[in-house]
Amino acid sequence: MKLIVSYTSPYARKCRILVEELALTDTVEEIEAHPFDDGDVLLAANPLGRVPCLIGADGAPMTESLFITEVLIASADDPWTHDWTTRRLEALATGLIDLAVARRVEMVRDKQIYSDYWIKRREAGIARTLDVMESQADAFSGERSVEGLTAAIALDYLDFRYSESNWRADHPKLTALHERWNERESFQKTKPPADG
Ligand SMILES: N[C@@H](CCC(=O)N[C@@H](CS)C(=O)NCC(=O)O)C(=O)O
Repeated sequence: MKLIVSYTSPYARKCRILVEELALTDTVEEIEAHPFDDGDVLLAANPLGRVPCLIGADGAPMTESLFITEVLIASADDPWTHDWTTRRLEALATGLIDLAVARRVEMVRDKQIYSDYWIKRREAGIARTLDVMESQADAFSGERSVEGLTAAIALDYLDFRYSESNWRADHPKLTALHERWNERESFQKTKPPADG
């Protein structure tokens, strides 16, 4: 299989970490493609023009990190749990990534079309979601946990693109969760480039 990624995408990062953690590095080849370059390889596989995109062994392209996660887990000899509870929490943490990415997209718009309303709305959603995740942090704490991994990537993405959120201040359990994942080699190897 081939996994098309960019090195700044938190969605792609989740899939890259799973490839490593699920011991799929011999099965999945990583290909870098920056989505905004609209390169032939990405667009031939994914008309949405987004990363990540997984191309299966039969050549079938698959989009959406949540779906690719399922495929990667199903391909592993020693899969992680991916039951309804896991997916519910994974979806919430993915929503946090969505809000942080949407805020970032708004922040880099031309000043003439920049919307303070949308930025504030994203920031309010991020704040609320962090509080809910803090209150449920124990449920995210498993070591081989897609929901924990997704939460840790969301938090790391806040450090990368929204460091002024100062999310650690009121979220000690999420801080501890992030620290645990941050110690892993797979997490360190996939840090977004500082100039990305
Ligand atoms: N829901 C998608 C989101 C993927 C996504 O938005 N990726 C971004 C990079 S972080 C992208 O490729 N953006 C290019 C674009 O929107 O044109 C997923 O979970 O895979």
